[in-house]
Amino acid sequence: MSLLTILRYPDPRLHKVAKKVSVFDTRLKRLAEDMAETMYDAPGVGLAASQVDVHEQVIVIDTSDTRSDLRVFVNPELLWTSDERIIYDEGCLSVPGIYDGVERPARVRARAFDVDGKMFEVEADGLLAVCIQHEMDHLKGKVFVDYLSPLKRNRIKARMLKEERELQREKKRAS
Ligand code: K2U
Ligand code: ZN
Repeated sequence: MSLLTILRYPDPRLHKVAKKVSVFDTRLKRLAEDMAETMYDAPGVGLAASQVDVHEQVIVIDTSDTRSDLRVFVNPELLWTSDERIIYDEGCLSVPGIYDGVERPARVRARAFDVDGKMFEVEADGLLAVCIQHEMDHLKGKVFVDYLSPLKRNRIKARMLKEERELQREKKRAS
């Protein structure tokens, strides 16, 4: 298994729309394994393939306290969302250090395929519901900062670009 590089906002590749998976093969299984390893290492509770510059509809999620309940969603779709809404202080591995409130449906019913191509459905609330919606946004090329005000988003963009320049300077110094 390998650790994958997570794209950092405002990388334009984060806004690409992911394509449906059509072949359920060992390559897909390896991608899901590498995404899971990358998510656990970050650490995070979810990761979308878009974030590792693979523009296919694959998501990994583990919101368990024991970090032992990995869920892989291939070609996920939302079947139902509740009228009840929840505001959650979201973060994102592609926007490190930034957290802000995002309002979403509190409960969802999702349908997806596992890595073997077997369809399943899940009804979720709480962190799992938020995470499913957050990751599915990534597959549509949407990052959680897109829900914030233009002022906040521009400030976050400027901060991320400054940090990226500092990261590149550090890499140059170290090489
Ligand atoms: O997409 C990602 O970068 C993964 C997010 C998933 C997430 C976003 C918002 C709300 C819940 C989950 C990362 O896991 S962000 C880090 C984190 C960890 C635990 C709880 C919330 C956020
Ligand atoms: Zn994210």
